[in-house]
Amino acid sequence: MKLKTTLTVAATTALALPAVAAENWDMPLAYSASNYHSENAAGFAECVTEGTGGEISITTHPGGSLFGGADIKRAIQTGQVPIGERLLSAHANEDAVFSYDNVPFLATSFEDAEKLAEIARPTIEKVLAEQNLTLLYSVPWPPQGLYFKKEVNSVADMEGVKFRSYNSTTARLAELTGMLPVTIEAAEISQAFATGVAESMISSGATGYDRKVWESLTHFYEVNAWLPRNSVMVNSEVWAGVSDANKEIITGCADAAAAAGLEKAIGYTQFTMDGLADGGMTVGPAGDGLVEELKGVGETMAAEWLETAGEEGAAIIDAYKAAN
Ligand code: PCA
Repeated sequence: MKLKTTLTVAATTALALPAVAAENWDMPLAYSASNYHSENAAGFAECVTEGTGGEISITTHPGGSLFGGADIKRAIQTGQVPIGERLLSAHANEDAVFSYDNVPFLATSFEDAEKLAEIARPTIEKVLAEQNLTLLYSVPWPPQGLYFKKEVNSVADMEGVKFRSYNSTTARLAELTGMLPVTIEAAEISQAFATGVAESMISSGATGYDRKVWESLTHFYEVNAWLPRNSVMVNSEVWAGVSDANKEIITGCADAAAAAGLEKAIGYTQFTMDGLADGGMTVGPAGDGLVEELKGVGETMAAEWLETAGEEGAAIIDAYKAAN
């Protein structure tokens, strides 16, 4: 009787097992679950899980709950997780080319940002490949504007303000405008503003809205300085072990996520700026004088980026300008 039961269980298990052992991929995300990047990644995860018939099932972990933003890239590279999403420009210290999407006033609309990303993609893929990473898709943030807790009409008004930065470009912007940069993850900014650790930042309407910054800040100035991107990357060794059929499914899901994410970003732009205004903030374009001064600062930053990003950086900018 006992033997029979064991055999029956073994036979049932064998029948139920898929041809390939099912894998669960944990996917860390730095931004809150309600943010459109995270929602989009959840859609991508579902697409892969369904498309592969559960052979690869992806579980997203938003809000920095598994790894904080600063640690996600290394976690993927070293195989602590197979896949994850990261603001690649925060790793410009490893290779300046990673911040091609933060060159001030180079690509200031969604359309131009897509063109720039397409031109940069082969270079980014090459640099990532050297780091054991394979790029699946990237999605832009809305145009970057300036947040303050007072009216600001000139760079002089920014002097001494404590500024939350999210990468070296934003820290440099603070330095060049006389502000005091402090790096803080998006997941932590509500608290940083509430406690006065920071009193300003450059970001999208989306991030200010997600973090309800109207509880502490008063002004959002549209500057359209650049549109940085989040990139979803997979560990290259893990990727090499994926069957061709599943690679095709995942790539298809990635392409669909890139398109859906872009649409969400576009739709979220006005929605979140309206949300900031509803929260009580003054929302509108930066004044002409401030814009002029910021353009000057932007020129310095663009020149500095070109110096550090070398020939590869120059090739991206030249190809982008030629295409425009
Ligand atoms: N939000 C992210 C990066 C750019 C953006 O709009 C952040 O503030 O961390």
